[in-house]
Amino acid sequence: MGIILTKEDSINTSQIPPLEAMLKEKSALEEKRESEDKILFTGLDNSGKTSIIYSLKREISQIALLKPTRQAQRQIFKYLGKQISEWDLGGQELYRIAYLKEPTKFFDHTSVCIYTIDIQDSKRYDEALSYFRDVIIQFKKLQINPLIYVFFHKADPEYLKLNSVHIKGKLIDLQERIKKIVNEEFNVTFFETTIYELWTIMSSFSQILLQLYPLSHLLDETIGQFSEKVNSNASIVLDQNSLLIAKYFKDETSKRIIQNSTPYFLTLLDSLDKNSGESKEMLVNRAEKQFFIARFPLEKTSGWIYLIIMREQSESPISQQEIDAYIKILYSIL
Ligand SMILES: Nc1nc2c(ncn2[C@@H]2O[C@H](COP(=O)(O)OP(=O)(O)O)[C@@H](O)[C@H]2O)c(=O)[nH]1
Ligand SMILES: [Mg+2]
Repeated sequence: MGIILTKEDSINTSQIPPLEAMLKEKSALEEKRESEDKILFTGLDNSGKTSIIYSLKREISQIALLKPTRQAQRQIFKYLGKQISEWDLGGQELYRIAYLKEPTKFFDHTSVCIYTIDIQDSKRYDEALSYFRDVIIQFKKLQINPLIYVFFHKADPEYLKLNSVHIKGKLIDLQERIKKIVNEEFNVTFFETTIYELWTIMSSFSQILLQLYPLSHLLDETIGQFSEKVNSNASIVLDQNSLLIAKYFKDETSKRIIQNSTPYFLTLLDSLDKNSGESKEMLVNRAEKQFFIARFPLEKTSGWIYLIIMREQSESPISQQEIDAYIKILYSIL
């Protein structure tokens, strides 16, 4: 997935395409998905939902100012126009009262359902599948067709290592039973996640977002939110062939300035560190503007990405933590 990069290490500034040319049309899929608005985390109590949401929220809040959602009974947060909420299953009494009585309240407008299963708790597998079946029945009743993602959660590295003989078979068995329940009427995808390896959660979530939004939209939204968070006037991400990956401009003037200065900065950064394989950064102050230029390795392709952020000089420099958080999210999308 992502952008194809070559091994070439130099920037040919004449190849930078006009920024407008990179704007892509909204896809029909996106229009459809925008009319639905919920990402619902559900599954048995203790399966790890709150922990997953908490880690997502913490990562995302470093690049975006999250708006609290108001309408939902159980408010979690809103990201990219989606309300992300949690609903516990399990405990027959409570479940019957609160939930089966008013399915629409919890399930309507669900575009994504993430069903978490604690894979370490095999005693509750049957219960987990039984509630999963109930959830699917509710979706059918409501005549909605959300994308279903099953998180085989608590797939801790240590646990997988100690149980390598049995766990593979158990997960395959679970997959088969789940597929039988959805009976090809829903699109279901499986992920193994653990809070002990945060990237398992971040990359699963990014893949889910990529089903909801085209890549270009996701990248632009993400850099837009990051730019607003750090008070940037303009920000761009390029690959090593100067292909524009993501962009944000506060106004036309900012766009023109960053567009005109980018080739210069890239050449400067590369000529200073031609043969170094590490990340590089520089801060340039010029004409009341503050430019942060950085180069990061893109591991999957052994290529580079460049990040350029333009802000007012009066702003205090961006913290390393904020940069790292954005780069991490970028990595998980690309
Ligand atoms: N081993 C392990 N424990 C986890 C993981 N995620 C959550 N937990 C623990 O599982 C318990 C229940 O988590 P919680 O998020 O409250 O589950 P919820 O009831 O589904 O919201 C807590 O003690 C968490 O610390 C994980 O990936 N691995
Ligand atoms: Mg919870």
